This record gives sequence, C-alpha cells and structure tokens, in this order.
Amino acid sequence: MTAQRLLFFAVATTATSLLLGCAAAPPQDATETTATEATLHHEVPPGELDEYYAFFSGGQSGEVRVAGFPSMRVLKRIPVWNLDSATGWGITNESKAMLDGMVTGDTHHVHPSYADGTYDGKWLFVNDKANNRLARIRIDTLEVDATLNIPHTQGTHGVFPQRAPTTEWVVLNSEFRSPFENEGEGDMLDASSYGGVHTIVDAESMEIAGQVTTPVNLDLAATDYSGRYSFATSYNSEGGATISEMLAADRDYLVVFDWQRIKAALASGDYRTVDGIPVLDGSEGTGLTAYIPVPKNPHGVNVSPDGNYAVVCGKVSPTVSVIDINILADVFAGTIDPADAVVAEPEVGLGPLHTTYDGRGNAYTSLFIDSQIVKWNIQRAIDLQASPQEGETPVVDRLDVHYQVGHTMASMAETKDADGRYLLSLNKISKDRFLNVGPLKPENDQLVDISGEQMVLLADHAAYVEPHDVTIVRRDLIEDKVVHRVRLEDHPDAVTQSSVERIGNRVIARMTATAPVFGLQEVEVNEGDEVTFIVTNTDEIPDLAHGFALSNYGIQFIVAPFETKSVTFIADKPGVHWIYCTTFCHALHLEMRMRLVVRAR
Ligand code: K7E
Ligand code: CUA
Ligand code: CA
Repeated sequence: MTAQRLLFFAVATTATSLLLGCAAAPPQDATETTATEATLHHEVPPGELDEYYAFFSGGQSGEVRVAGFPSMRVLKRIPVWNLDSATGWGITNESKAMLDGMVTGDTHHVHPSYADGTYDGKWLFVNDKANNRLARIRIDTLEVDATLNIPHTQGTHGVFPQRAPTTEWVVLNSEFRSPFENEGEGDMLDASSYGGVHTIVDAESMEIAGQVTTPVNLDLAATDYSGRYSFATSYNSEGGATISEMLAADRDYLVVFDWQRIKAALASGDYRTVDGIPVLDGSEGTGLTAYIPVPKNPHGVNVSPDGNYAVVCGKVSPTVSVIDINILADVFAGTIDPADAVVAEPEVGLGPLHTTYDGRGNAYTSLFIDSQIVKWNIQRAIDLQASPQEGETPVVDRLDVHYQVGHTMASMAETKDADGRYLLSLNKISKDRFLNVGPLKPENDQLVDISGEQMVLLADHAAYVEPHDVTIVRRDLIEDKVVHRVRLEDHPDAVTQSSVERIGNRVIARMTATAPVFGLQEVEVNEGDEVTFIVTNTDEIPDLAHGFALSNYGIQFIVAPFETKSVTFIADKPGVHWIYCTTFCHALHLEMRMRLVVRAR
C-alpha cells in the first residue's frame, strides 16, 4: 500500500462508521485483460493527423492544454490564469484586462459548448478554483476571450455548460461553504451560517444570470440532455468546517436544480438582489431544488449519453448511485420521495471518483484507492437492484491503472455521440513508470482501448501536474472552426503604418512587424514616461509569428499573423535597450531589432 493510499484510507475509515471492509476484495479479473488484443492504436504516423482533439485542464498551471488524440501529442498550451512569457499572456494589455491582476489559477474542468447534446465548436469553458473565476476560450482561435469573477463563492470547482437546445447557461458550483457576503463581519468562525452557491452564467454575455444558494456545499457539476436540470454533488451536508465534521453523516446529497422553476422565479422577480445579482434560495422545500440522498461524501456526477441517468460516485463508499433523470419531474412534483430517484447502487470498488461512458450502455468508473477503471453495465445494475441474484454483479471488467486515478474520460462521452472507442485514465501518481525527475514526478495519463468487451491498455503518457479532467472531441467538430489567422481588423488598434505619438509624458509607439523588420528602428523617450507599444504582425503567411522582447524590462510576447498586441510600461531604466524579435522568422531574424532610447532625467 502506498503512503497516499494509506492516508486516504485512514481518512476514510477513522471518521466513519461505514466500514470499507471490502477493502480486502481483490480485483476480479485484472490479469485477464492482457489476453485481449487491442484493435485500436495510439500511433499516428508522420504526415497524418489525429482523430480527436483532447482539451485538458492544466490544474496548478492555470492553463488549458490541447493535445492531438490518441497520439497525446501536446499541440498547444492555452494560457488562461497564468503568466506565459512566450505568448505574453499576463504581460500584454489585452491579457491583463482579463486577468484582474492575478496570474495564478487552478483549472479543473474544461468543457466545450453544446448544441442538441453534442459539441457546437464555439467555446470552451474552464474554471479557476483558487480565485473563483470562469474563463471562456474561443474555439476559432483557441484563446481566451472573456473572463468572469464569481462573487459570493469559494472553491469554484464544478462547471458545466447547458447541453440542449444550445449552451445559453453555464453553471458553476462553489465547493467551500463560505459566508455569502464575506466581508469580515459577525462570528466568522461559526460555520452554520456558511453556504454553497450554484452560479448561473449567461454564456454569450458572460454575465451572472443568478445565484442559487444552498445550505450544503456543492462540488462537481453536470447538466442533463434536455435543458431542464443541473446537478451538484455535495459532500458536506453536515455543514462542517473540519474533515471529521464533513465525514460525520452516512449520506450526503446529489442536489438537482430545476431550471424551469429557476427561470420562473427569475422572471417573476422572486429573489433578492445582492451586488446586482439575483439571488435565489435553493434550500430544501423552496421547490427550486431536490436533495437526493447518496452515500457518504460523493464526488463526481456524470450523465449517461442517452440522457437517462446521472451516476454519482461514492468516494468513501465503495458504491456508485444511479439516478433516473426521467423520474425527477415526479420528485419535483412531490409525488415520489427523492430517495426513490436512485434506481441502483452497485458496488464497484474502493474510492470511486468519476464515471464515463461508451454509448453502448456501459459505464467506466475510476477507483482512486483501488487504482482501477471498472467497467459496469448500467441496465444490469438497475435489474440486479430490482431483483438481486446471488453472486451476480453488473461489473464487466476491471483494468489496473498506474496509479491513483482521478478523472477518466472516454471519447465523446460527454455528448449523445459517445463512440466507445478510447478512454483516458488520468492517474495522479506515476511512481516508477517514467525516468526519475526528482521529488515532483509526472502524472500518468493512460490510454485505453474500450472498443471491445475487455479494456486494453495502449499507452502511458507523462503529464505535467495536474490535469484533472479532459474532454475528447471528434476532430470534425473542431478542425473546420479553427482559423489559420485572425482578421487584421479584429483588434481595434491594428496598425498598417508605424508612428510615434507623444502626449505630455505619454508615448505611444504604433508599429508593424514584417519579416525581417519592425516598422520603427528607434523610439526615444524620457525616463519616467509612460510608454505604450502597439505591435501588429502584418505578415499574412499563416504560421509566421514575430516576437517582441524589450531587454531589461521583463516584457516579451509573440504576435501571430495579423494579430495586434500592446504593452504599457513606465520607462524607469535609462539607457539604450534593444527590442528584438523572439521567433525565428527569417534568415535575417537576428537583425530584426530596434532600440528603445531612454534619456535620464
Ligand atoms: Cu475529481 Cu477537481 Cu474534477 Cu480533480 S476533481 S480528480
Ligand atoms: Cu521576426 Cu524573428
Ligand atoms: Ca459528508
């Protein structure tokens, strides 16, 4: 048992009466999987393209990574909440305007926008758990175009776009129960007044449409396939502030939000307004929510591609709960008990965290403690719940993964077009699977062929910490949407003629960059001037970028074809400072430079 496993296990057992006694149960047929031949391959030969795009959250890096899939070749890192000196993210005026002064973030979940239950190729949405923000990435440029602070929340974790008819709303959950108006007043140590928040964001305007408050915390998020419900797992129904308090109850909740009722309340003005935001009370009994009891400290909630079931992982229970979405209307109508929406609770193994699907009726659940992906049949689980049979299980197969898997995701599995071909197991710990690189080792994203009855491991891929989640999107849904270059006029300050303008102690240098020359050869300013450089790459050849590095000032960025970027700084270092192009654009690239001359006061 690894230290991590021991730690997790200790936490799970000390504070709970729910015995994980089945810990001794060995994996059923982990060894047999090697007998099956893989029918899919991860190699993509030179000159050929991948079949899928994979969009990874970047975790502590605060970025989003785009990989070709199944090759897993990382094609692009999209800076989101981080400083990126290559692209100048966090340095240019355009990016600073979106970062609100904070260049750290913790991205956990990245999801594309939808139309009719599949991806529409417009946007990606990604959270910042650390600073409670949402970012929107345009798919046509694969760059961030809007960000939003989510007030009244902490631990902004689960995020999911509306799946049908189109993504008008995006929901976010706040994992950490906190004071709603967190302004340092009252008895802040009394956690009983804290709460969770389900924030609804208008996807187009990137404004908050409303916030639904709950007494419990809200962790992972999902939406249904009809546009009526969103879901949040809650592991802290106890309202605790310490780990033992949060583990006190045997059951917590899946909280269901009824959008019909929320829309009606928003339309009728049935809410209070705080900081300009409509705030709705989502407590039990208000009619806006249903609290479905599920075993102990649940984590992931994932909706099956047929739209029928929401599967909730038990985390410290060895079970998953299958919720029948089609009977939720009866729960909201008050004709059946919330607990009756749970139609199966199959035992799958230790530490279930997340579930994905093959579109053929099977679910694949990640087991953190057991380090396995377990494949089980949803209908079989429901049938066995209705009429249990001795020795029968809905489990179809188990695959050992290396090691401690968090999220798992199958190709297209978050859409109605789940194709059941590839699965990725995002393992937190790689131990000895790669060359040793010191105390902080890479993670191990393992590629699995799920096209047959049994799962077959295809490849290990090292990943820099810590991609939590991934969405795997068919190439035809993305590729045609991505442009080779932007339009010059997309930036209001794009220039085709270079010039220097002086207004008092402000200097604005507007200049072109065309291989191998900048449109200006020198700019003279006085010490203390506020200087703005606006740089337009006027080379229209796709893939021909220029860089702008200002020596000694900590300023550099890349400008792609027809892009415009700007930077503003105080010229506080007198002397001659070379500005040079940082990307090898031409045989005379090294000569592509100019001087900033700062006269001492
Ligand atoms: Cu399970 Cu933030 Cu999706 Cu990590 S969360 S694993
Ligand atoms: Cu332009 Cu190098
Ligand atoms: Ca709990």
